[in-house]
Amino acid sequence: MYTRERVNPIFLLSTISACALALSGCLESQSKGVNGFADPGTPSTNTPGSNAAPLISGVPSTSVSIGDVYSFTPTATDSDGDKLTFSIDNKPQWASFNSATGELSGQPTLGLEGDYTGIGISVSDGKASAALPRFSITVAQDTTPSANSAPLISGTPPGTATADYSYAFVPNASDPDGDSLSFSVQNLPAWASFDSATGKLSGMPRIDNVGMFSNILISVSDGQKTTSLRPFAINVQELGNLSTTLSWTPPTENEDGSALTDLAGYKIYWGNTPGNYTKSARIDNPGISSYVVENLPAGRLEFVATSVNSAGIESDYSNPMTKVLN
Ligand SMILES: [Ca+2]
Ligand SMILES: [Ca+2]
Repeated sequence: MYTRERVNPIFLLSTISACALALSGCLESQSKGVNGFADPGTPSTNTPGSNAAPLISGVPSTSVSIGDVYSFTPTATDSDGDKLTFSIDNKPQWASFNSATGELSGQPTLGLEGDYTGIGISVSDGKASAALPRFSITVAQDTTPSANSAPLISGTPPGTATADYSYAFVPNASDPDGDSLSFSVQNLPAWASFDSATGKLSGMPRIDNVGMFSNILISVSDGQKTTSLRPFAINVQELGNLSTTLSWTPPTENEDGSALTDLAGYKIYWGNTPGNYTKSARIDNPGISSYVVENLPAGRLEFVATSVNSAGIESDYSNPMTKVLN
């Protein structure tokens, strides 16, 4: 209050001088409230043949509890039928604003308790504007246990796995109250493991695991309420049904730089986890420079190759090559 009294005379002086310098703009600037918002209920003067200012009304709710949804949409009209756009001042950080409809909405999460003041919503027809009285929203702590919102979980687990290739699925989960979450699973396949902190189900089925693993149920709990994904199944197949062609330039030197005179063939290694090659194929023909790898699953695969000499000595891996099959 003390600071404001010291500042007031300076503000007044600058207003007077601005009016003196720009007389035509003086009336307009006086018809507006602070921060450029028009005073409520005083649309700008309408002379015959000129634009009529839009009208805005509505009474926003002034409180919301953590985890609950807040929504307010003002009513606005324009007697000329002009297209209207809305703007907001001092928008709460937890809310979003729709400039086409004027809707202010959001769901404050834990830690955002407090008073959000001076919220101004105005509407403009491009020439004139009108504003609601500024208002505040109090975000209250959520103290009633019955008001706890259940956690949310979503995601689409892949329905197929292939023997000797890794499988992984992580659900998306959140809690409107910001509660910490833990995950559980029912009917976990024998070849998979489950992370109760993240909900990740992962593993590598082997040929012995070929078959259908059904009714897998992943759930998330906030300690009070539990939400589950729809039960799903993973069909472990023996082989994939895709193929890809690899090609290369046959090597002419040994790793020490000497001439390679006894090349006997190649080996190709691959898998769907980078650096972890769970499958391989041997090519006993040094004259070949391309090869079709068959029975591959969909997804991202990494391949490397080696060359083999007549003594059975194998080179280091080539640089990896990544392919995405679908
Ligand atoms: Ca208008
Ligand atoms: Ca909750």
